[in-house]
Amino acid sequence: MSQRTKKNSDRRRTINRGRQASADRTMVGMAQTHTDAQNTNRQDVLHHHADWLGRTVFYEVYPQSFADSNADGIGDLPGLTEKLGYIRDLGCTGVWINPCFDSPFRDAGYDISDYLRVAPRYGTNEDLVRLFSKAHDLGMHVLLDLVPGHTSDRHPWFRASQKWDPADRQGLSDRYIWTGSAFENGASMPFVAGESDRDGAYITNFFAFQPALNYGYLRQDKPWQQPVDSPAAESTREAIRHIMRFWLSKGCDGFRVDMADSLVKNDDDDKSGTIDTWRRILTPIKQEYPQAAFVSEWGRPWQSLAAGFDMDFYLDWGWVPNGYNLLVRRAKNQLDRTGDESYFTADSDADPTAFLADYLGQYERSKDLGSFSFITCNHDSPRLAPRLTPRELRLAYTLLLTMPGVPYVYYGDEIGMRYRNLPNKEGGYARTGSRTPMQWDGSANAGFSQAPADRLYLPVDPAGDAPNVAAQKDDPDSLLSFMHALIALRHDHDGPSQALRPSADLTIVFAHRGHRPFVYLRSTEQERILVALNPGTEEENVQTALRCKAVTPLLHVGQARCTADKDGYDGPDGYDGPATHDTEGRNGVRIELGPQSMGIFQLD
Ligand SMILES: [Ca+2]
Repeated sequence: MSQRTKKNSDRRRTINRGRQASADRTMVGMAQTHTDAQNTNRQDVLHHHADWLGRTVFYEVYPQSFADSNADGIGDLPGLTEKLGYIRDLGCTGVWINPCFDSPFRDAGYDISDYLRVAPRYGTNEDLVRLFSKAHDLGMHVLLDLVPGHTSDRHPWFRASQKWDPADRQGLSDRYIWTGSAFENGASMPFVAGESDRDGAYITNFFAFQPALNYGYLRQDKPWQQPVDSPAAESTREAIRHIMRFWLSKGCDGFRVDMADSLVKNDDDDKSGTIDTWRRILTPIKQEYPQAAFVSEWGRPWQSLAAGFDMDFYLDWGWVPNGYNLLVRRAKNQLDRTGDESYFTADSDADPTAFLADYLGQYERSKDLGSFSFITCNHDSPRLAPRLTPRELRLAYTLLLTMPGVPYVYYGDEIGMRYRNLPNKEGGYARTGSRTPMQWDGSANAGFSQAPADRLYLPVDPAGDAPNVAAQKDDPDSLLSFMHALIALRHDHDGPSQALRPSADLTIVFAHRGHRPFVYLRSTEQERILVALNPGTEEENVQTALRCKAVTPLLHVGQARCTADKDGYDGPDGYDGPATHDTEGRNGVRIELGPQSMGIFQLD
């Protein structure tokens, strides 16, 4: 090869290298584009919500206490199936059933020994499939309760992982988290030692008999702590996907997920390990079942919704206290009004600004991702009655069912069932008093069961004036009739462009320190609905900057009037917290609220 030819050859190689580099860049570019598309796709899948969710009000059923079909004293699935019509008539088209799977019931079924089998006391898998089918016939959807963080210590997975010889553990050595020896503690996690042949202590999630499943550690300080991307952690995630697919394929419409924030240990404050884990679990499931819905017990919606959940609960956190607690549960004793500082307690003097200071930031951070869901109560919290009166409950329910998000009604709250001071049942402790049998009518056992009273799962409320469905059903002034009207009103306005759909805008119209009323606007471009509340014992007048041509009253409690008033006004208006509001003038809509009143108005 001559010098010249070599030079040309080098140049060609250079050119070719250049072409190759260019081609590589193109390929890299394409690969990146492809990955971006995959990511976008993944995000779309994760943050896609089931079509039916926007028009759903959920009803939580504690299965052992709802309806007993075979007179053994314990509620069951055939009993619930028979009562679906009642739930549908109330306006609730979603049902969340607390765990109904095989269990030793030391934590009321949150200690599962077989995820794929209905506990015999509730019926059979076929009964559950029949329940799905009947619900779908009625236009309803059913969420099961998924407990992914731990199992019962009787679960076959745990039994296998407890064995001394690794060869006997059926490949489940690392399904749970075991320390290096029975004498090595849990390194800041709760643990149990000395219960197994295996030479290790196991990490627990809640009670001692609830060993934590292994989703890995974000930060590993010990040799036995495995990373989130370890094969063992992926094996656990796949086991959970298997459970979800099993029930979704049988007609289940989604899951409420217990302690959803607890999966990854040594997680950071942002829960990045647990969020990553949920994305890995939910992405394929949501791809396969785009009409399934998922709600987390997490309580930090900017995290849980980013992880792929459609909804997160605004839980009762009394130790903070959070906004939900400030609204309805700011009391030292849940049976006694002494010193009750809840906003909805008539004589509390509380204003809505502390609630808003907690709520609005969380709402703003999460509203584009899904629902921050209000609850009337749940199986872990004391019921609001009898501490709150029926009148106070009406006002509280008005807020809970007209704020943004998909709301949840706890069984019996629609008739004002009362929290009771009861001894522990199946690990319920202070929660037991919120789990008593549903009160259907005035017959024996309040119509819950044909069993002798002493065989009931929990005693029926013996009070002579204990509320029941039959007594309230035909009384237009009953709490049940009010709840029926409130949910019907919501459904009249929860269509795709309507103001009470979960994602419609929220604007704070009036909330002031030292002032009892709370007024807010729900709106879309097509519709505006104003909700005005006065939980206090004095008459209140609120002048707002809202403009409208006509006011249509939709529902009220007590005296509530709303007019497009032009008179001058000297009192406070707007909201002195962080929300934005219309500040143009003060001579707009005027609201007059009698003691303990509320009004819902459509503004045109
Ligand atoms: Ca039964």
